[in-house]
Amino acid sequence: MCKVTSSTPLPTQHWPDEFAKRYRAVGHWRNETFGAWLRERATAHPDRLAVVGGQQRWTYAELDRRASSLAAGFAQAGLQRGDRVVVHLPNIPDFIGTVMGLFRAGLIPVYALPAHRITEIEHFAKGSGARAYVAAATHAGFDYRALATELQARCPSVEHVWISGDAEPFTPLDALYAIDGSALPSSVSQGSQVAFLQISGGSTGLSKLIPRTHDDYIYTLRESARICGLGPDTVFLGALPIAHNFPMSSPGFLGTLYAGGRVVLSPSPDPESAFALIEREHVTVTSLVPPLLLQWLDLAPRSAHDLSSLRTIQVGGAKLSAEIARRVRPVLGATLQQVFGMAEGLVNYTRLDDPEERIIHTQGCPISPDDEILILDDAGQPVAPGQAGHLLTRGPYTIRAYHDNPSANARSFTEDGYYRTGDIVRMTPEGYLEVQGRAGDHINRAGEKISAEEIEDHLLSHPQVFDAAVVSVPDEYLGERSCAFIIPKGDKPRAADLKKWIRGRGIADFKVPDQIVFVTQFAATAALKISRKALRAQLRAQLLAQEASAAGTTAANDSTATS
Ligand code: OOB
Repeated sequence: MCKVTSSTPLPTQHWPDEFAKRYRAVGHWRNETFGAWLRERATAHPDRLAVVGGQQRWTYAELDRRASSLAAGFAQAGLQRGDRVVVHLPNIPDFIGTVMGLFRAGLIPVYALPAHRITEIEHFAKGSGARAYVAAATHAGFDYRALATELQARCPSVEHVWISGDAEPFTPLDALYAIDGSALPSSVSQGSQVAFLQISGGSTGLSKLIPRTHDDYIYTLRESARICGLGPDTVFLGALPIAHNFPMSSPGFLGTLYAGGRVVLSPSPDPESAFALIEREHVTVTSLVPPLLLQWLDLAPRSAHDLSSLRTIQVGGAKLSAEIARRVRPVLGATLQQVFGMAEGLVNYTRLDDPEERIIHTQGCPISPDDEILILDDAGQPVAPGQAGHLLTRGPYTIRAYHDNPSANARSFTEDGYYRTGDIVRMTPEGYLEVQGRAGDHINRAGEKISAEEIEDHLLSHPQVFDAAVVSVPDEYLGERSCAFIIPKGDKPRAADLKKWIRGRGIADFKVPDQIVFVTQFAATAALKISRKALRAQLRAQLLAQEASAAGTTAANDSTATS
């Protein structure tokens, strides 16, 4: 059952005074707000196209009007400034209309990915104390109205549901667009207030909520747009789910609108849908994860579509191999830009005019001269220049705390406010970062982050599972895939049944283990001293050795079945 709203604190984000003062003094933070800048753009160029998706083509004036209508509608329904609203929409114009409407009303969107299911949505609703849920009727074969019904049953604090499309039995979002919101102010917020809650990649346990302020996020939009050369002639294609921080703000759809460009939304990231839109809308820039780039590189030479408008292909979310990076310019005729970022803040870009080898081999350098970077060894001491170590960071757009989560805050932040990213990096003499991997136990499956612990917890609640350890395995296509080692209890379940069961727990499909290996014991746990982390490392090493030997017969740890 959900906590009631009143017991869930209003999200805040604070930097110590001396930092905040400096970030303001140097002009990083300008007390701009989302509601206000949208109105400024709509006043400056009302008739310019802002958003294209499906059959819809909205000008800046239209987007601004729709934002005001929704803001008025949300307020009429009884939502109050600071209330949280879970936004669970795919790449459709209503996504942008909704978040701009929420910003205008001073409401706080909580961004869920279309792949999330009831378990994750309930967690976001509970953790944020959400009072409303906005979703599409259906998308990619899934009915979000059924999820909404379940959510309200589990979480009575979610009083309101608005649905884009065929809304029965809920209220259609379209009904709110009919409301006259023209009397509303363009913004009711201050720059230092939290604008929204983003979700973490979830390196341990369930995703954490990330409060980002207008000041800090708009700073990244302004600088990202500049670094990536965006302007009024930019046509950005949202191919990845735009609820994710990368296509949202690096520079993403928000950076594009901030710069006065046009956003084109693709309902699916597959190259067939995207290529048709690139040709029709003369797309100039888009953001991809490495496996998607591979698909694009594969199809482009055989495609009849004209892709010559593309100037920049951004790739991030997971490590891009140099061999693939090298193919971008010859095959797609565009400049590659590597993007290494995190929803908690820090974003690095290779610059468009960097030497080709630097673009191919590094993941870029930070946005801000005030991004502070530490690279530490296991003992917490700075590594020698050029050596790999743990990346810690603080700066004008990296959070100092998660929302309402003291234990995660104690783990993830140092006393002097550095965020422990969990990434292992090295720095080149030019100050660019090369990502070597992760220190923690999460699986980066094609840019989707999966917490080993979260999936183990699901597996452990199965009646025929005695113990479970989930590890990442290198995968040629996905970058990493997930493998669950299971010690069965009583009769061994079938791997396929176990996968079906875990899917039935109402979690995103990408979290279902790709591979299941049954074992009779975890040799190392016999000592009873080994940490889960060491166990996972050991099982992973065994699996890799086993795969390398390619014999597949003498499995370490008497593996009896894999799938
Ligand atoms: C982006 O954000 P998240 O929060 O989903 O994931 C962050 C983590 C990083 O800590 C790192 O482990 C990994 O994703 N990552 C990369 C990477 N970009 C992100 N690992 C290697 N190479 C890269 N280029 O994924 C995100 C947020 C904003 C912009 C771009 C990506």
